Order: sequence, then C-alpha cells, then structure tokens
Amino acid sequence: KKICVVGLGYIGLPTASMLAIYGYEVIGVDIDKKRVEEIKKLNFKTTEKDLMTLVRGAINSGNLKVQTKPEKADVFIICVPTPCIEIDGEKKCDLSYLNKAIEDIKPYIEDGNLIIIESTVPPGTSEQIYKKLSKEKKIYLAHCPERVLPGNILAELVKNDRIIGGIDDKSKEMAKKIYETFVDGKIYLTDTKTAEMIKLMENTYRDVNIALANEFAKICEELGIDVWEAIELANKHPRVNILKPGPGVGGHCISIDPWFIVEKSKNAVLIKTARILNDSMPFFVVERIKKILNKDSGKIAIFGVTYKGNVDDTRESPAEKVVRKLIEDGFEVKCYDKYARNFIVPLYSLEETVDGADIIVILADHDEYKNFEEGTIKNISSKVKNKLIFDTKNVINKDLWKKEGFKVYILGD
Ligand code: SAJ
Repeated sequence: KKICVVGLGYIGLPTASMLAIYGYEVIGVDIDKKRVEEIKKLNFKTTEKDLMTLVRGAINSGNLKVQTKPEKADVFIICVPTPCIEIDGEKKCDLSYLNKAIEDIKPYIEDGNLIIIESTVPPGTSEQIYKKLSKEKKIYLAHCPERVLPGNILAELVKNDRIIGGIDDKSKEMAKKIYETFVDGKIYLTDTKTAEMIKLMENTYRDVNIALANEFAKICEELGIDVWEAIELANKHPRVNILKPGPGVGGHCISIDPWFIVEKSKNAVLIKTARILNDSMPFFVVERIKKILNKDSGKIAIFGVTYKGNVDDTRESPAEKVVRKLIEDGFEVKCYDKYARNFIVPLYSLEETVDGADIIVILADHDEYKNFEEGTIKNISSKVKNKLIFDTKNVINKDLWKKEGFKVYILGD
C-alpha cells in the first residue's frame, strides 16, 4: 500500500516516518521547500527524542520519499495546521491550509482511496469535506485526531489509544488497518463528528482545569494564601487533581481548540470564560511584576519564552504577551531561553540577560531552571542590580536562591 502524508510538521513527520518504518511506501509532502530540504538532509531542528533516528531510518529504508508535490496513492493522510484566527471579534478555525491540502491532492485521488484527516477541526468539518470530494470520486474518509504530548511524541504515537471516526463502516475499518500497524494502544471506532468533538473535548477539559488553577492563584494571592501549598494538599484527596497555575496557556492546541467549540455553540459559556481567564494571566503576571518592583520602569530578565518547559516551540507562548506588555509599559526586557528556536525579540545569554537586572522572571518550567547549581546562582547574584526573582511556574529551588540573598516570589503566593 502506498500512503501520501500531507504536512510534515510535528505530527506529519513522525507519522510518515513511522508508517515507512513499518513497511508502507510513503510519500511525505510539504509545500515548504526549505522544510523538505532540511528533512532530506536530516538537519531539521527538534527537541523530540529519537525523532531524528526515526526519520533517518525511514529515509534510509527507501520507504520514505520527501517532496513538495503529492502523488497517486491508496491512502492520503492530512496533517496540516488548523490555526485560530479572529474575524470581527470572533475566534474561528482557519481551514485555509486544510482546504489547500485537499485541493493539492484532488487531481491524484482515485476511486477507492481513503482520505484521513488528522488535523484538529470543528465538529462537522470532515462531513463537509466528504460531501465535496465524493461528488467526483468514490472515496472513503476518516478523522483520526492526534493526542501525542509534544516533548514525548514518539512514545505516545505508539502507546496512546487512538480514536478513529469514519464517514461509514468501511472507512472506519480501512483507517483502523493503517493505525493498527504501529499503534500498541487500543483503537476505538466512531463517526467523524464525534471524533472531531472528542479531540476538542480532551483539550478543552485541560484548558478549563488550568483556568480553575489560575483562578485559585488569583484568589489565594488576594487572600494571602500560598496556592501551591493549598493545591498540593487539596490533591491529597483521592478524587481531586487540581492542575498548576501559570503565566497563561500557550501552544497551538490547548489555547486554540476550545475556540472551535465556542465557534459552533452558544452553550459554550464555561469554555469561553476559561479561555478568557487563561488569556488574562500574562497581564496578571505583569501587574504582579510592577507590584513587586514597586515602580513602572526598570530592567527585567526573563527566563523561558517557550510555551511550556523543555520544548523549543514558542507558538502562542504566554511569554510573548508578557514581553510585549512589559515593553509597551516602558520596561527594558532581555530574554534568555536556550531551547527556543525563535522569538519576537532577540534572545541573550544568561549573563547578558541578568546583567543589571532589577528582577528575574521565570515564564517556562525548563528543567535547567529547576537544577540551577549554587555556583550559577552565585554568578547571577553578582550581576543583578536587585536580588529579586518571580517564578510564575514554581519551578526553582527556592531555598538555594534565598541562600544567595534573593527575595523569591511565586505566582499565587
Ligand atoms: N499548563 C498550565 N498548567 C498546567 C498544565 C499546563 O499552565 O497544569 C500550560 C502549559 O504551560 C502550556 C499549556 O498549558 O502553556 C499547554 O500545555 P500542555 O501540558 O497541555 O501540553 P500541550 O499543549 O503540549 O499538549 C496538549 C495535550 N493535551 C492534553 O493533555 C489533553 C496533548 O495530549 C495534545 O496532543 C496536545 O495538547 C495537542 O497537540 O492537542
């Protein structure tokens, strides 16, 4: 069987490589020529463990070909971005990349082909695509959403249970055959609209629970309670699992997917409120920085600009909103993050970042910050102007920093 995977991003590339390793003839397609070249030369950047090895094996096996154009195939798997855009104040799913991918493969589709959409889409999207494509060809169509955790993609690609939504029973069976090649987890079958909703429910569940943690942080700060101690002890309850407060919810999934439900239903009230609450956290952090500094100017040293710890992705990062607001409010900001691939402002070395700083603000929970040694902290304390650190992820070893004379603030304390 020949498979054409369209979109070689953080889902498409591992999926195409995995299918090739398991013996399928795979055509990996990406419209970005640079992306195609860097994959061919195996010099793409990634923080995903073993991904480079997997891609190398797939290409060297001769089963994976990477190119900018699709080809005829038995199965087409579409893994292109479905970002969120704002139109007239309404957040909506931008289906332009998906629609372009469909247009690109259309000339190659033959009767009997299976089309699989992995991209996250609003409920009902797969049916619309099926209606359009089945006018000209007898096709099968399924929606198979991904739930791998960035930072642990390869392990989860194999281990996680998968949901397959098929437009009809044959589509379900055909898609199941593809995924059971490499998925060790269980495979559950349903219809496309339910599968689309399941994906959104998974991420919305997380977003709403993060919003609850963030609201607890705001309330505890107001009442003079350490929210971290309160959450840790509340979670001793056998059926309570309160998540962690933070400077906001980043990444192109959790911060976006709930909007695809809000777009489709006026009943999405709690979901919308949670989104608004999470998007308010970067500004809550800026206000707290001003309160700690007790002035409206100064040098801020930011540690961590990626959307979460130990990844290189800065998409929708809360740090972006914090940095923009601080600069807008007249602060001088320098950012340090050795994982980040790119950011809205230049990134500096640790030394340059802390030099003369009035305060250090931690915005991502990279392990590096958890494991700062005494020597490093001493070096930092000799360079800063004030020994102040505000950790919005509660990731640092507070005692070590206090030993160096730092006043330590934690979000929600
Ligand atoms: N965050 C908090 N507090 C928490 C947990 C997370 O503030 O307690 C923040 C993180 O710092 C980050 C954002 O939320 O900014 C999202 O982080 P995440 O840990 O939810 O991870 P993602 O977005 O990389 O992955 C999520 C996962 N979904 C769920 O856990 C339900 C993953 O399984 C999905 O595949 C992925 O979204 C996706 O691509 O949809």
